[in-house]
Amino acid sequence: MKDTICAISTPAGIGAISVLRASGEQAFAIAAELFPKTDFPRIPPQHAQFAQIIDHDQVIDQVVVTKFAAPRSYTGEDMVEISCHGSIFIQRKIMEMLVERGCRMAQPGEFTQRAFLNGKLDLPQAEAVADLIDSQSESTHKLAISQLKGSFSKKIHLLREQLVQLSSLLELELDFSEEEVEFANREELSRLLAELRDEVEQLIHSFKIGNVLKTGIPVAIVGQPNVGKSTLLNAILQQDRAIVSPIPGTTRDTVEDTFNIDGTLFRFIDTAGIRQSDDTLESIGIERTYQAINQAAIILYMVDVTLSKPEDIRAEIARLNEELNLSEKQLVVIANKIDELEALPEHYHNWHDLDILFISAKRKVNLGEVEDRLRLFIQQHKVQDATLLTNERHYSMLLDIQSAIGRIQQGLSSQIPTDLLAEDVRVALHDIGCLTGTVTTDELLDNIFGKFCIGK
Ligand SMILES: Nc1nc2c(ncn2[C@@H]2O[C@H](COP(=O)(O)OP(=O)(O)OP(=O)(O)O)[C@@H](O)[C@H]2O)c(=O)[nH]1
Ligand SMILES: [Mg+2]
Repeated sequence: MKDTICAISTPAGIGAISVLRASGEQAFAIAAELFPKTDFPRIPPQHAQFAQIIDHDQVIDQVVVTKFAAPRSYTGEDMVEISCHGSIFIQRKIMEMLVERGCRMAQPGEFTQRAFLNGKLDLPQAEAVADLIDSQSESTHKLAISQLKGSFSKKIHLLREQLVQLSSLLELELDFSEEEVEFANREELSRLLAELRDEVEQLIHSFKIGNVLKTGIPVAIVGQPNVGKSTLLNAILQQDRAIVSPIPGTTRDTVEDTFNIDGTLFRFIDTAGIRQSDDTLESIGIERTYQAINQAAIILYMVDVTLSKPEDIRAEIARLNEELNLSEKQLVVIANKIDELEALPEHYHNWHDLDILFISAKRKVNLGEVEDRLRLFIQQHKVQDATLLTNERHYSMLLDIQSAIGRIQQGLSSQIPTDLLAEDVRVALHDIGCLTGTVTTDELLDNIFGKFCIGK
């Protein structure tokens, strides 16, 4: 018999209301003891009732207790949820009473782990619960919700089931190996593998964007010293995050912070101005600028409109293009300090192809245009509605699955013996099973659920 677990599910500390949960076979019996004046067994399942918690004739609190009968509960077991007043004393007292009557304090994520073990969620869905609790912006929240609905694992699971069938036919062939029969249709197998591989590769590809959404789409602000990069960072973040000074070479180390635009998190990275420098520290800083450019999805390349000639800008962009693979990144050229000019220098009018944004970071002129570019990026990359992968574990499992499928495909095309083919299929099935949770080990489960909050 599984023991009955309990935990405080709301954050530690004082609040208006706290929620405590108990789950397991004894949950109803134990709860009944907490409410001697309530006919607990007669509360209908999936109903809430106002009740008094009483310990040795002393009223501890007036609470709302909700009864969830198995299997219609979060964990799939009998569950009781108590919404009590949020005093620390009351929370502790009720926990003590639960433990004295036979509950065990839950481990982090143990409720969700039970939900998984009882088949209420598959593993990626359970992991999505942790992501949902962690989500800090609208877009990460959307991702977690779509994963919670089982968006990607359902499809993979279906494909796995078809592969299981073919695999059993292969195994059957092994039993009849003397007779050289083919039960498993090789064409069907390769069609299935192609479909599976397609699905897997799409997900692998989506990890780049999915992961970036979670940590913030990286935007590097780069350019020569003193053009106003740090001023722009501060203006976007609306706080004095980086030091600004008229001395060229002020920013040495990269400075970064996140900012939410229309529900999507961006991570802005202010960098050291790029120039030839004999100063060791500055050179290290410039090295980091290049690292930031490499990481970035968007590069805001900034120039000082009062100083730079368009031919220099063009040369500089060409150089960046050569050194870095800019084709994969969005480049936005920003000419700063327009407040110092009465009118734009004549030559800028001939540079439409560079698509320059003219701003004043210091006077906060045209900053909206910079944000519009970032919004455009979100639209162009359709980061809103695609199924995106955000979880490291899923990503690394998918890479394993990809190579396992590759091996089977290779084996098929070089017509390797059935026993070797069957072995490769077994490996692929195992890997897919680890992804969806059909195959699990204690270590894997501990790893996943250990990262949860207590009470979830
Ligand atoms: N007039 C004017 N001055 C600006 C503008 N933006 C920045 N500055 C000034 O330009 C100088 C340099 O600004 P920073 O933001 O420190 O420039 P930076 O590009 O970060 O410089 P480094 O860190 O040295 O590479 C400061 O004196 C700012 O006040 C602007 O839009 N207009
Ligand atoms: Mg700076």
